[in-house]
Amino acid sequence: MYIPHLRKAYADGRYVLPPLSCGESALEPLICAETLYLHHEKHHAAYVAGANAALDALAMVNEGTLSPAQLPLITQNLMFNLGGHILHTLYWENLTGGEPQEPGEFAMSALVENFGNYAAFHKVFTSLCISVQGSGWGVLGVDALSRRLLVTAIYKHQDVLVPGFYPLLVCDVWEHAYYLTWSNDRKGYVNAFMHQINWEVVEERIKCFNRSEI
Ligand code: MN3
Repeated sequence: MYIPHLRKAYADGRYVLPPLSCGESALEPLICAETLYLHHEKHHAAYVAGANAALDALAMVNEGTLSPAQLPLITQNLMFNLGGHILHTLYWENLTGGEPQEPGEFAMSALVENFGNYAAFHKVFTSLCISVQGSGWGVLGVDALSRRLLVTAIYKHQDVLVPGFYPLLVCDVWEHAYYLTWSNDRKGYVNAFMHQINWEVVEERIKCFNRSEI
């Protein structure tokens, strides 16, 4: 079970920053060009660099050139930066600048099965995104144990995650994601996000967890 869109985020033993598949103005009005540039080229790139630096530090511990006493800090850095890398890779891919899309038949039936109807999912997802305290993410994901779709918050890039939970649709609500475009209007940003979801991509992710593939 593997999310295809993450493959280009890792190559030859290193985490890599996938190039954006769109121009810098392509995600307006959700994200202005300056935000897209800074968010991808600076923030996301820093998480990639941080994750690789943590890998290097782990290798030094293995080789005996760095004290094992550093492990708690190194692993904390790895989880934060790797979480940032994965979530941002998913975020760019689950956005589109084209006409608003409706969930496809498969995605819609999964949402109806888990939330009752699309409106209920919309309400739960947007409410959570708007109310995440501080820096974090609103996430639609799947619990690998029950195969249930759940909406939850991830704080920073890695808190609070249960093992086996996999994100399918992610909305970055760190201030750097929207402040240059929306100022303090997170609600406006989240509502605009809902109009720019690439449901084709999200549906592909949901299909990875199709019950027939268990
Ligand atoms: Mn971000």
